[in-house]
Amino acid sequence: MFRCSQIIKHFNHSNNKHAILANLTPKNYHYQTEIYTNKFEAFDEKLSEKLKNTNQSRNNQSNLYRFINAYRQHGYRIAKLDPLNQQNNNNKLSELDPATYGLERDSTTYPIQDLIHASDSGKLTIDEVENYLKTIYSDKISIEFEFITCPEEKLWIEQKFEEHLSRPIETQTRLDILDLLMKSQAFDHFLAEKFPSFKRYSLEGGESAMAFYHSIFSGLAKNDIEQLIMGIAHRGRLNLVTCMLNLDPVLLFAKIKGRSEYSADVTATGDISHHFPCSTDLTFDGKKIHVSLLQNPSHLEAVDPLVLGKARAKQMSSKDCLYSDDPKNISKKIASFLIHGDAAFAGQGIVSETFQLSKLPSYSVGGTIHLITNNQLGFTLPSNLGRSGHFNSDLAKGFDCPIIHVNGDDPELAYRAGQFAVEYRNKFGKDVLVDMVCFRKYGHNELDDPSFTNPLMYKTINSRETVPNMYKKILLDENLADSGSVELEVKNFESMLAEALSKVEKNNYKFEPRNTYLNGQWSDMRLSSNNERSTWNTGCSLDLLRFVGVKSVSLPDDFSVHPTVERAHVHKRLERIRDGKKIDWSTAEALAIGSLISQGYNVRISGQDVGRGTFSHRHAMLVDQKNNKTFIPLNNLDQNQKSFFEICNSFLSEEAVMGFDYGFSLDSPNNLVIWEAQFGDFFNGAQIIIDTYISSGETKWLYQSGLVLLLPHGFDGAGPEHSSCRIERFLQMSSSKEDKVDSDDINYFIANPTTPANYFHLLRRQMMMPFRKPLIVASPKNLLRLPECVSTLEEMCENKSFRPVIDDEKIDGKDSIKRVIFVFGKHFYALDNERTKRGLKDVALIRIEELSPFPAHEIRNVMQQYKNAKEFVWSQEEHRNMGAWSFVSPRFENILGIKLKYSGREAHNTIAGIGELHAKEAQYVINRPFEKF
Ligand SMILES: Cc1ncc(C[n+]2csc(CCOP(=O)(O)OP(=O)(O)O)c2C)c(N)n1
Ligand SMILES: [Mg+2]
Repeated sequence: MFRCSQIIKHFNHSNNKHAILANLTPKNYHYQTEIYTNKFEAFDEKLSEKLKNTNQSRNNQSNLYRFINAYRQHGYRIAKLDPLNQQNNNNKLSELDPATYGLERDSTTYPIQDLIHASDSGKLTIDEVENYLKTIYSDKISIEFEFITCPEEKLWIEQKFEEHLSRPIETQTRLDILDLLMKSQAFDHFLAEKFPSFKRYSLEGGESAMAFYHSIFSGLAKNDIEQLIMGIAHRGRLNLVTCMLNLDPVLLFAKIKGRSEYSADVTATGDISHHFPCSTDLTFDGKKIHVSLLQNPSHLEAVDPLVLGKARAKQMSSKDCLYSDDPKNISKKIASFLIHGDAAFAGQGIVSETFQLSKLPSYSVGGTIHLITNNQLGFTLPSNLGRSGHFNSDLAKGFDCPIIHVNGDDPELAYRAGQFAVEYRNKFGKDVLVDMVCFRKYGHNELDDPSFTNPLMYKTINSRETVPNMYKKILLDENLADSGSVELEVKNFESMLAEALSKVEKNNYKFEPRNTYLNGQWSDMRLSSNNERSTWNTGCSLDLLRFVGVKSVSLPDDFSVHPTVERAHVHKRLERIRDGKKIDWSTAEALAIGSLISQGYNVRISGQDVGRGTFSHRHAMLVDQKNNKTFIPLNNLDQNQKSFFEICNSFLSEEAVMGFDYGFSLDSPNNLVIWEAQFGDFFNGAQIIIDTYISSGETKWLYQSGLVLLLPHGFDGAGPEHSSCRIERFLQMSSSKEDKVDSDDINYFIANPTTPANYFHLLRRQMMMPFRKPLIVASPKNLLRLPECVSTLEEMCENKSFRPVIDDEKIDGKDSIKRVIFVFGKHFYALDNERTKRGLKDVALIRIEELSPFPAHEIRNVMQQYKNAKEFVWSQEEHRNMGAWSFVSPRFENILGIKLKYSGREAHNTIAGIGELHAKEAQYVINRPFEKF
């Protein structure tokens, strides 16, 4: 094996001017099995001890225990959860009949110590035991947890749940809950009166959610959680942000009246008010918590994985949770919270994908709290027709996640459910779900008439009292509140809203939107310019390249590397680095990533099998053949390394994983986040994330993301679904102009680099620019090992940049060129070969390496040299209605005055799966551009 010292001078890190940005310990990345221990261990000795005693009591009273356990298992099925009383609950489940367990309803008393967790642990009759169990498990609140596998955890749950219900709620908390409920109601009434045609997706009927939020925010704050990242869809979102998260109602009212949420100098086109991001500091008992509500699109539940991704990025920067030095530290500082609709929870696949992320090493955030605001309808669909299980929450059962059901008519129970959820999440670092059954006072929005479709339900709803008024009555009856002060609070709140509205309505009022973007860790970034196209020096010193290159394949002495990997990967790379030439794709990638890490940026790559690489080319994470342990060479650049390469072999999901990684990328401009598709075709499983966030996020919310999508692309006979990353779809969604020269102000970059060096610069550019843009890369498959597809180290050195256009490097006299062929991607190599075979001297091949923004200047500069060229051909291997043709054709014509001729497959709807047909087409697209038009 080559040794580093034979090849390079040691690169001196202390000379590196770039700040060290993150502060992680390398051990987090070395051995996944060693670090990511996010499982409940019976480390709570008290619990294990308690379980022993409990088992003893259970054995002594086994029939009684079976009866008690039946309530814990089935009690929720007869609980009084529906405020509208529509359920056909069979109150006589045989499982809950004491006779089933051979128990008589007589005056015999039983010792109940350890069996139930009542404060009075004396002896009870069966009727008394039953009453107790009914109150806990079958009244207006219940819990499902019997599917949980860890006995200590189950014991903890039953104990805490039973204790929680007997714990009194402080008077001040009850008054706070009342205040929130009354405000929420007043807010809805205010909007209804002032903006009668505005769809507000009111919380009316589900106001107890406010009590739940209060318990989550205050409970987390009191448990020293510093930040909460959360997501919610439309229902009650405005109530939450205005009544609890300090959103200035002036912004909301100005927005409803059609004003922009941004200042005039910004080109963003904004979003509807129900999608605004919002963040604020809240304080409870002197403890502060920063709450960030993420921006969401209309696509229900799409925000879910983003919340987790952003929370994880924050955990990384604050060494929290799985990034902590203490493996038993289950998220002490950063928490996540998702609020779902009942129909969306049951229906949207991304919910299940998000749950699936919850315990995976590279995606876990140490437990998310979930709430379903279960108003028993999805638009017009009754919830029992929107699911195949018994409850809308059933999905969570498969994830070992306790489910608390609560009747939304009781805000205090909602509050208690929240308290329990916080305690559970803090104890076990696992997801927990609360299903709050409530109702929806109006139609899906307030302009809908719900009685068209659900007349009986709405008869009940229209004849009942509101939840805030019911709760007010309880506190008034208990003399805890007096109606005068409740009225006054509501009046004050309404006056505050009225004042905000009158400001917006004044003729001379100049609405000054808040600057909500590029703050905090983004403050060194700027918006991209709309009148320039910038080029960045993305090269590195030769010393750094060699250092990183060698380190990228340096393994511990006792590491047993697979012989093929050693020969084809390690030795080959060392040779390439030594010679400074024939740098292949994976080496260029390692150099880009390693150099960024050495400059203080963290890099995260996520996707299916990314450690090895789908095509066995990356080997960024190697496995010791003796013991299965993994090793990531780029996390061992230096003993004092502070930034790292997080390699995340994802589960088989595109949508949630891409959403997670996009969320991760939103947190800091100093993390390069890469999502790689197994094959480019599979990105469409994540189409919602691409449409609603990646391609449009900055334009809607001015939130930048430097997320990179690597989408292996290329027609190589692999069939209809392993050939194309459908670059045409990305191009269609690009904001590039058809009749103007593009600037940096583009929604995302789209590139198809053909040289390792260009790929190197492209990746590095993501971090070197003073703004962030998503980057879509049609990445290679067969170029990974194509002998001609290599670069020199020289091409990656300082003062070199990404080349959006690569001029023909093989021709001598440009004057002799008659035909210029433009090509995008790996098809270039096939054409180059063919031209050589044909011995043509009058044809130039020009590579367009990036299409969005369209490199008009660069093409013009190149074309000025081909004075005698008469024919201009666009050659692609894709079908005419695919690939880049319909994107490039008008731009060449309108901006450059070049009328292109088309060469490529004819329009079609799919890609050939028959080998012979593919071969014929492949031959055709190689020959055609050299023939007569
Ligand atoms: C992916 C998606 N499909 C359809 C819609 C249209 N839509 C908006 S709200 C809604 C019903 C949602 O019901 P639920 O999740 O129970 O929330 P609720 O409105 O009842 O609070 C539908 C179908 C949407 N916004 N997103
Ligand atoms: Mg609903």
